[in-house]
Amino acid sequence: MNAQTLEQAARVGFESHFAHEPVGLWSAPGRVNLIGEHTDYNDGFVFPFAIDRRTVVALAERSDRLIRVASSFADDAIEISLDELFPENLHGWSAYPLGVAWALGQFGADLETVTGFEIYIDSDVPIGAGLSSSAAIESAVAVALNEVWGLGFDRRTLAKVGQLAENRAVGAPTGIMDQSASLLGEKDSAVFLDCRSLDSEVIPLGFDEAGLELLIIDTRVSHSHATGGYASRRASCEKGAAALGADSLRDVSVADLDRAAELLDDETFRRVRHVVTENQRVLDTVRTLREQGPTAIGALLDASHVSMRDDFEISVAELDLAVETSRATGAIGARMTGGGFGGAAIALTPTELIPTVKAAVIAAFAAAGFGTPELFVVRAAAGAGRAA
Ligand code: GAF
Repeated sequence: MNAQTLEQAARVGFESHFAHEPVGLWSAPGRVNLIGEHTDYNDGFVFPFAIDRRTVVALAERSDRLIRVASSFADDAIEISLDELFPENLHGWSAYPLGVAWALGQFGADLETVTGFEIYIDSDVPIGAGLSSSAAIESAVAVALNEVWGLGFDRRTLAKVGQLAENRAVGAPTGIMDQSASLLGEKDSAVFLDCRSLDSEVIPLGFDEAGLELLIIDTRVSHSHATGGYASRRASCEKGAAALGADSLRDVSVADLDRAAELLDDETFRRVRHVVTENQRVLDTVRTLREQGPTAIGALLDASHVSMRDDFEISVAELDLAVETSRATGAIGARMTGGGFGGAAIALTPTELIPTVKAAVIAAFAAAGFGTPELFVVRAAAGAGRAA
């Protein structure tokens, strides 16, 4: 959907739910991670970019303490008073926007004095594809409330607000990457983020000049980070860091891996090795991109996938097939992206080979008896902001 159509849909949705006009529209993008997976909560490095799929929030303030939220992806509108805005009262999809309102209070907004509001949310970020539809909602609501409540928080703080909402209101123990990409992204560039210091640098990708596109292969295998595997991987990383006497795996280097192999059980060692080598791959990707351009980063993407498949064990058969098939038919590098256990793979592909790769992946999925994947190209886009 183009930006104007989506904004118009959000405006119409708002007016049909609340019978008056919004005061403004704000939007935020989903993200794709080029490289640096499960490194964010280990104080490490990530290199994601904001994509040209967005979530739009239409908002108007109320004169009382009531909050009403509605959206295009649920029939129900939710009402809650600002006085009852606690994580334990928030459930389902509305925990994302309402969690942000609560989290702003945790960062110093005076929720005793602000007014309630009505919001309507519309989005063309695919849900469950590993493109962070959740961070898109959180970041759009964060920039909207930051403006209408006159809070003056900077984008780094808004990213932390979104993360806290996700951790406490949604219950997913995720890191800071997705909200940072959604808030700090810029057109045709990726965000190189140090998740310890939160220093970031926007780096041009140069895909157009190199004749490359980033193809998303959404396996449509659904995943959730509020349950199971994500939390257990995080726990293994913490266990590994503690056993090595480190505050976090950021403090463990590739040179320490021999000692780690002696001290740790095999599974914990492989989890640690993924994170430590992935941090190095992010640094290598940024350097290679700068020095040689994007045609030279393919091998690093491939190595990242192997590490997630074999050491971190977060890939699934559909993601492996997407990666193998795209590489065999023209992609110069491919890897699963996001938290894993489903979601999407990315394939960095010469523009003229996109139709070939798409057809090959669809055929391979059919031959394997897997559900039909969704394939589409994404471009690096601007981060969250006021839309109208
Ligand atoms: C999910 C999380 F939300 C991120 O914080 C990050 O950990 C990612 O999985 C894995 O790199 O998207």
